[in-house]
Order: sequence, then structure tokens, then C-alpha cells
Amino acid sequence: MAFELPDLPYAHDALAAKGMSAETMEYHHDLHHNAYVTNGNKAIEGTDWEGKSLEEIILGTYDKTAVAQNGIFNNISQLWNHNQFWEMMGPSGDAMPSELEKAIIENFVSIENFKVEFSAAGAGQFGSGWAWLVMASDGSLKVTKTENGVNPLCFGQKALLGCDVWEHSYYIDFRNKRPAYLTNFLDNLVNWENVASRM
Ligand code: MN3
Repeated sequence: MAFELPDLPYAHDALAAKGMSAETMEYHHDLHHNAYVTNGNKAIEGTDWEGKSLEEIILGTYDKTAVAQNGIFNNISQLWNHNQFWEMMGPSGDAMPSELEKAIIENFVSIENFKVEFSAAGAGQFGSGWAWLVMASDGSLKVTKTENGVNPLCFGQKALLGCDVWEHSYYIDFRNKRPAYLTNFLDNLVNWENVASRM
């Protein structure tokens, strides 16, 4: 069965007051995310990957020795990344659950320091990619950045929070100001309940 574009978990304009406009959602979810679904399905059609899960395809097609990844990986990994991304944000502005707050302070000294590290990772990713809060196999939390469609699964890590720093994610609302987009993401857009549920 072919992969499908999941609906946004909220209305297109649900995050508009918090800095992610309905127009961004129309481009980013309805067009960009959908293109990864269409191209991913096309890329696996007739291959041994047809019928496998997104995670199996990501782990099976990621080439750690390659500078540029292949078309199957790029599209399927971006499909998965965006499936997570929409869920990691929300309109409610919930407080950070205490077990997550405790873990972040244990690993980064303070919430503020975690935000500084996460923003620096996203701002410092040269070109397209993602900033992540991950849980490593030893249970520790780390901030990482990846290029293009690469994600924490490729390194045996759990993705707790990811921020898309491709220009399509912020250019409509923040133009060239990626650091301002990252600050707003952390301060206003993250659904911390969702992040905590991934631990
Ligand atoms: Mn994107």
C-alpha cells in the first residue's frame, strides 16, 4: 500500500497567531510534504522496499559513506521527518511536562541553555536540514543537526524534537531570518507534551 499524506493535526491557520501562517502550511504541508509522499511512492514502486515501513526504508537506504543520499532515502526520510514535525508543534502552548524539564536540565544545565544550543544548531546548519533534540542509546539527551533529509534514526537515536530549517519552512513568515524563526519555534510553537511522549 502506498504512503499517504497525513492531515495536519490542527487547522492550517491554528499556528498563525504564533508565527507560522496558514500560507506557510499551504506550501509546506500541502505542497512540499505532499511532494515527498508522491516522489517517495514513485521511488519505491517495483523495488523490494514496497510494502516496508518508513523506518525500515530509512534505515535500509541511508548510506553513511555517501556525501549525497539516494532518491529513495531523501524522499522517504523527508516524508517521515514532516510526519513528526507537525505533531511536535501545536496551538495550545502547554507547559513543559516535569519529567522532560528535569531531563533537559540534567543534560543541558538549564532550559535556557538548551534553547541556545538548539538554536545555534539550527542556525549553524549550512544549507537545508534539521535541528534536533535526540535521546541517544545510553539515554542521554543531545542537540544535533543533520543535512537535507537525514534524521536521528540514521544514528540509532530517538527524535524527541525536530525543527525544519529548510528555507521553505520559514521564508514566508521570517524571510531570511532563520535565527528568529528558531527562537519563535522554541518559545511559541513546540508541543512539549508531544516531545515528552517520545522519551
Ligand atoms: Mn520541510
